[in-house]
Amino acid sequence: MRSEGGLPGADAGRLGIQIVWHEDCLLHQPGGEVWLGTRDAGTEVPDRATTILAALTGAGAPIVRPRRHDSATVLAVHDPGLVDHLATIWADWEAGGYPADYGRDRVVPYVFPTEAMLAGLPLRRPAATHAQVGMFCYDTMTLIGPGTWEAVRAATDCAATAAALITSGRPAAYALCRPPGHHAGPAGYGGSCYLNNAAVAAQALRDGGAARVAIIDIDAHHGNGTQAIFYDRADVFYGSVHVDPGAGWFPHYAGFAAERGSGPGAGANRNVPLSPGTGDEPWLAAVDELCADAGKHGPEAVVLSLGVDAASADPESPLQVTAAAYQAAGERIARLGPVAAVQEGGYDLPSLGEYVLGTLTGLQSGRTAQ
Ligand code: SP5
Ligand code: ZN
Repeated sequence: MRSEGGLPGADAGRLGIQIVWHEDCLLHQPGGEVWLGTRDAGTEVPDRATTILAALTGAGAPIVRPRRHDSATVLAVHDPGLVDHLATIWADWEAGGYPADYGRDRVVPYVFPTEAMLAGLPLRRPAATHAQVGMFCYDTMTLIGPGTWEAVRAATDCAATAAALITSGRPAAYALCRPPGHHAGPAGYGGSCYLNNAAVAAQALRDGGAARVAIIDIDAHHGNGTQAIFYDRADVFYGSVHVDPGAGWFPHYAGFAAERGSGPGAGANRNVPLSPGTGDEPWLAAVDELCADAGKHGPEAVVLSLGVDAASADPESPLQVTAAAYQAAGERIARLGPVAAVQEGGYDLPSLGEYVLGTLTGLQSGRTAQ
């Protein structure tokens, strides 16, 4: 049975949403993360993407390749300095002998030009490659290796392509982006993110003719990068539900309820922080709040920052949300308008596929139920 206005191929039990995927997203091998001075194995691993892909393919979803976009697509939301740094730092690192001569097999910053260091002095570009990294990278957990840039670019291509599918009239599309993006801001990266895939999708939707776009971010962490990119804009609403940074959780410095946007963007930013341990009911109530607020802005298209790390078993977050609740969230978000979903976090490999599939199933049924 295909209901009227439904997705092509939205037969019972089959996922008809197009999955935009490029295998270059596997080339990013961060090799762990430096946390509190020690390098751990890390959880943002290539297997995340292959696990999700297997679950979606198993549900019959069609896989499409992204179209290659030129750098203007990312420069529309990021400073050229950041993009140039990411594109060139690995080659500079190798040329500088850091892997071969010093045993430093990944790019990691060690000094940061915060106000604590500059104390009012102007920011200069430091001579040493290993000092330049801290101008752009704001933490020690977001390592760069030989394949990182190719993966980052492939991920932004996937996001832009999913947006183009929405622009061309599809009710939903999903970009299987890796690395994730919502912690990457206008001129800086961190939190396992390098360029902001969701922001690229939102801007592409605007450029494709949507007068207003709403981004709904259900990753367990606040998307400080996405918030920063659109903070003073009225045309792109950003709403996020996440574990309370005030309770001690990453990104620590952003994601508070008082952050509501500035200038023309005043009122177009909404954060709903939740206590560690929060489960389905209050989490879904927060999603409803975001949807209600986003709806008031009259979005013509929606970007879903789909992190599934609010899952009960996830090692990176203390939220306790089930796959059924993610499915319900998908249904509610689909009622806002056509949705370009973009993969963010989610680190529990055994349950990852079920959560993403559940959410996309919800997006599909929410749309067909209209
Ligand atoms: C995209 C995304 O979900 N980024 C999340 C980045 C948050 N990383 C915080 C890492 C803190 C150190 N991890 C230690 C895990 C111990 N279970
Ligand atoms: Zn997250």
